[in-house]
Amino acid sequence: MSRYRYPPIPESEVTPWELFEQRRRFLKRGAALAVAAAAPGLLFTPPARAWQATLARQLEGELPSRSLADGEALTDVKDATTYNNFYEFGTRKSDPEVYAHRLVTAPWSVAIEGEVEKAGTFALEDVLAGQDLEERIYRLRCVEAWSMVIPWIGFPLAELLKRHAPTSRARYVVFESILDPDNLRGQRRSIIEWPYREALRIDEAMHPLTLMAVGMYGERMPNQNGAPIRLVVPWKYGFKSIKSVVKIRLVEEQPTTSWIDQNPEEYGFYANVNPEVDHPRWSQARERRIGENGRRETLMFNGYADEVAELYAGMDLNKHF
Ligand SMILES: Nc1nc2c(c(=O)[nH]1)N[C@H]1C(S)=C(S)[C@@H](COP(=O)(O)O)O[C@H]1N2
Ligand SMILES: [Mo]
Repeated sequence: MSRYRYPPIPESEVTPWELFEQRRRFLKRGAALAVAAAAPGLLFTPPARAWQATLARQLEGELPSRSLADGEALTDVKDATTYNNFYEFGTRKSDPEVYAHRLVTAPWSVAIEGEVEKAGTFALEDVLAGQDLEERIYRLRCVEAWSMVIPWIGFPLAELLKRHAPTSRARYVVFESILDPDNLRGQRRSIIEWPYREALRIDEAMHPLTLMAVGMYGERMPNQNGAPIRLVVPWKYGFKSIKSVVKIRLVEEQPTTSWIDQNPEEYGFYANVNPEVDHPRWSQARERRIGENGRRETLMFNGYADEVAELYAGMDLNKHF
């Protein structure tokens, strides 16, 4: 499989981070003996690039990998990075790849607030520190009835939340994406109410399948896929998997979300993939797997029913869509 490459960087703009990345790729190609012929640039990491150095270290070597897509072929990395929904850059599938270089990802911090004992705003390097990254291959099913199979790199959201000690009143988790209309051209239009907001029930957030992803296809997260850190909830429609997260707030009452505010008839709080509950304007029984001809049957909970169905025991999924 050919690997996605970031666009070449002019020599004049090569920073310690890029040198670090180049070295990492080199090491990965099997030259592990090149024992840190430590490029001098690496000895000094400017604060703005601190998380990138942390992540580069975490990505070195082989990460544990788990396939949770029944051996279905990975989506071509080219498709996964050029056919995107990231309305902050516009509503065409091609917009994110064209404009996402404007996303400013360094420095980056995440506010963790509300019903937690350890609230605050944390530099991304501190969020990443001590997390064991792993690769997880998941199906991603968009509410628009297309799907992909993506090898994410990340760590369970539960590991992050536990560190901040949710109180007994924490029943839901709200996430917010970056707000930066100067750089995010889509935010100069009222496509939805910005910033993009999503939410989970606390047991969904703590479920071991729920990931905070910082990379895909063996590399750090491309901007168009939600750099530097995003949510991935594989049994829910893709719009729940919020990109470029800057805030996580634990709350007591069920919150609203950007999509519910936009159109409560069409979008519910749960958004579980469900072939039996149609979108008001189209069927959800089948899906188009990007890169394939024809259509596949959509699976209940996107194929993760054994793991997650019990979260919804006794709920009417026609009502709680
Ligand atoms: N902030 C933000 N997050 C977002 C979106 C968005 O427009 N903005 N789109 C969602 C939708 S509809 C989908 S299908 C997935 C797509 O993720 P991908 O582009 O990495 O495949 O991201 C989700 N996360
Ligand atoms: Mo989507």
